[in-house]
Formats: sequence, C-alpha cells, structure tokens
Amino acid sequence: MLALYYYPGNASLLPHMMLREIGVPFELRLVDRNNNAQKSAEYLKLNPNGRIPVLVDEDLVLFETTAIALYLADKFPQAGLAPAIGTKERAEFYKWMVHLTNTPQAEYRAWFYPHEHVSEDSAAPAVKEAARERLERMFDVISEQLGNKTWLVGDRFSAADLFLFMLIRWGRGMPRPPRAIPNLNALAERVAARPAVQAVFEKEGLKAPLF
Ligand SMILES: N[C@@H](CCC(=O)N[C@@H](CS)C(=O)NCC(=O)O)C(=O)O
Repeated sequence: MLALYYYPGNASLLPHMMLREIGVPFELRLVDRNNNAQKSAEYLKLNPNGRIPVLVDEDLVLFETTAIALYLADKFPQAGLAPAIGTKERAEFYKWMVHLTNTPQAEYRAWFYPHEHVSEDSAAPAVKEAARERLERMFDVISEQLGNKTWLVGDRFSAADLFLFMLIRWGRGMPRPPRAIPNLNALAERVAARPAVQAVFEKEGLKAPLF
C-alpha cells in the first residue's frame, strides 16, 4: 500500500489532497516535527535532506513534493489530475508544477526559515522582508496569468490547482496574504470546497482560516 509521510499543513498537503482526490487506499505516517523526527536517523534513510514529505510505494521511496505529485498523476491517470501526455495542456501543467515548486515554494523557505540564509541571526529579519517582497511579486504574476479563468491549466481542474491552493494557504499570515488578490481567493475557495480537500482538512486537523 502507498504510504505518505506527512505533517499537518506541510508540503505533504499536496500529495495528501491528490491521494484523496484519486480515492486510492493509502497509509498516513506522521513525522513528528515537534520532536524533530524529520531529522531522525530513521527518517533520513527515507529522505537524506530531512524534509517532509516522502511517498513510499513498495520499493520506491520518493522525496520532493513535485516528483511525488507528478508520479501520482501518472500512476492514476483515471483521476484526471494532469492533462494527457503530449498535449499543449500537459506542457502548461509542467510549466506550472515546476514554477510553483522552484519559485514561490522555494521562496517560502526564506520566509519561514530566514535563519538558514544568514550567518548572523540579526540579518534574518531583512531576509524575511526581502522574501515577503519577492513572494508578493510572484503572486501578482500568478494572478495575472490566471486572469478570470477557473483553473490554472486549460479549463480543467488539475494537481496544479491543489499546489497553488497550498501556496496560497501558506501565505495566510503574511501582511498582504495571497487571498487579498480576488482571483487567487476565488480559486482557493473553489479548491477548499472540494469534498476530497475537506476530508484532508479534517484528517490533518486544519482549522480556519484555511487560507
Ligand atoms: N523541496 C522540498 C521541500 C520540502 C520542505 O521544505 N518541507 C518542509 C515542510 S513544508 C520541512 O520538511 N521542514 C522541516 C525542516 O526543514 O526541518 C519538497 O518539495 O519536498
């Protein structure tokens, strides 16, 4: 059976939402961040980077959220979480999955963990502030690209919308949260209303404000 190593609200949220959308049986394994379990010898055997999530599928042990998401979309094509291979929509889907992971997701690392980017702790607030400015610009661009469309890729819901939802959610404590941008707020509302996503909120114990 598939197993997902997770912590509530962490990057594991994307594969968790996908697994519930797919409707396949899977096991959830909590990585207890309160005890730094993501840095334990046992967990480092799964992901030597000590980060969440990891997906295990028999002898496959996969780290990197986006690799997990692409794998799940391919393994369960009937769930329709990615457009068909070889289509222009599939290319757009790749663009968004890669952009979301290497641009806003990576920038959030600087917002949430600014101390990782400095040698003097006193410089951390300036790093956080610069990350805030860059994140705001990134969400402005995503908003412009989304325009008045319902979903990010073509006219169909996909894993890219779940990914964007997770990133909008992570910014809920920012001075100008992504939900302050009307079309991003509307997309987040559409995603949050999905029964599979509601089931994930309940399972992970995520409470309002959800984004
Ligand atoms: N590029 C990685 C980043 C994962 C990541 O940064 N996960 C965070 C939680 S959202 C984490 O494990 N933080 C705990 C730590 O770094 O010790 C991925 O997408 O899987």
